[in-house]
This record gives sequence, structure tokens and C-alpha cells, in this order.
Amino acid sequence: MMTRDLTNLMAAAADIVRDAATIATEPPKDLTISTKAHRNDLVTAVDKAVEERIATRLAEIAPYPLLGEEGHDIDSFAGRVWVLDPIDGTLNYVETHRDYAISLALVEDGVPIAGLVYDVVASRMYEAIRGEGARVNGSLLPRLEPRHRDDIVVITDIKELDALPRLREIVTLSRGHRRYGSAALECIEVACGRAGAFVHLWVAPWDIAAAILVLTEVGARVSRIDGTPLDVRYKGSIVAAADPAHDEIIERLVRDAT
Ligand code: 2AM
Ligand code: CA
Repeated sequence: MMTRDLTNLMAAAADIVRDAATIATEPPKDLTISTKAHRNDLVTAVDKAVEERIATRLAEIAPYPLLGEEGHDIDSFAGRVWVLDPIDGTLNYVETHRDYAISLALVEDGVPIAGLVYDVVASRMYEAIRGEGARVNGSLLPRLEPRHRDDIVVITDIKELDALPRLREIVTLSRGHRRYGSAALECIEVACGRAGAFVHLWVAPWDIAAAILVLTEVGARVSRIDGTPLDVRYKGSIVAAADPAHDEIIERLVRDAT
């Protein structure tokens, strides 16, 4: 598929995502909240309805297999696969009513080639196509300026600070830390230069497949917490940061034992 075809496909996918977002902003009365096994892992009927709407409409325009958090599985990552999180930041959706996103990536042989992250409440559509840069509502995002570890805001959570004492040191020496509760939007904060780094111990393919492309298209670096490459097909940790902060964080976390 030519880049132009991919651009047209992702424009159509963006329309589908915006349309499905109205289920979240104006949910039908019969959708009720239920809980998964963990009390913090809320899933609403809205997640499922958004996923259903997007899956149905994507099948009409580009019927690739779809991996979705709320009930769509795939046999393999061979060829092209849609990867969807219908609501990333479900707890925010339920509790704070902001900072949640729809994340949709097109992944080819395990590598994201196009991605959309829609910040629903802010009405901001972040888009990236591999090699073509990243955009927000159509405007090109600038490449990131170099940032150093001690000169950035770090997005991370108490779980990470408890598990990684050296991350706590990094945060103490940094400008401070933030936590928004949507991994996709937290990656976007880094991609837009508002935060210098995002560190999370446990993200799933649907949380980050689209946002990673936005990050790499603006020149951010992305890896696992031990500095090894991040393969979006597998769950695991993520360190996303501007250069050279990324190397400096990994250096402190893994290589610098003193
Ligand atoms: P979700 O809202 O789609 O569940 C919150 O820490 C961020 O990490 C959210 O983006 C959340 O996605 C994601 N996440 C994925 N798996 C998680 C897990 N097992 N525990 C906590 N957060 C998880
Ligand atoms: Ca989700």
C-alpha cells in the first residue's frame, strides 16, 4: 500500500474513532458499570460498545484482524493487524471524566506503521504514519529538543517508585513527577515535549502501539526498563523519553550500580 493510501485509510479510521468517541461522551442509558477482577481495573459497558463500533466499521474499510482489549483476539501478528484500546484510562473515564483516550494502531509484522491516539475530552487527534511525522489535529508536531535527565518532568506512578529505588532518585533530582492514568496520553505528553519521560512497568500492546509511533516520529526514544528494544506484541515495561534523557535514565536504572 502506498503512503497516500495509508494516509487516506488513517483519515477514515480517525473519522471512525471520533464517531465512536460519542458513545463515551454521550453513553446510552442502558450501559452500566461493572468491575473486573481487580477493584482498580474498572471496565464499563462503554469500553465494549466503543470497541464493537470501531471493529465493525474498520471491517467495512480495511478488514485486517483486530486485537482489542475488550474481546477481540488475533491468531498472530503476521501481516497487518489493527490494535485497539477503546478506552485507555478507564479509571479516569469512570472517576475524573477526563484524560482518557481511544488508541488505534495499524501494526505490520509486529511493527506499528500508523497510529491514532484520540484525547476524547480535549478533542485532540494525535496521528502518526511511519516516516511521515506526527500530527495533532492536522498540525505537524515538532521534533523534540534535547533534554537531560535532571531537567525534565517524569511521568510515573507509585508502583514504579516503590519497585525501583533508583527511579525514585531520578525523580527526586528531576523537575518533578506527574501521573495522568492513561499510558497512551502519558506517551503523548512526552511526544509533545510537556514531559521529558514516561516510565511504566506494565503496559499492554493496545495501550502503547499507536503512541509509540507518535513518540518515535518526533525523535523520542522508547525501550523496556532495562534498555532493551520494546516489541509491541508483548506486555511489559516502557521507558519513553527525549534524548539524551532516555540514555541517562537507563544508565542510572541498569548500568550505574553506585
Ligand atoms: P487501561 O485504562 O486501558 O486499563 C494506568 O496505569 C495505565 O496503564 C492505563 O493506561 C491502563 O490502561 C494501563 N494498564 C494496562 N494494564 C494495567 C495493569 N495491569 N495495571 C495497571 N494499569 C494497567
Ligand atoms: Ca482499556
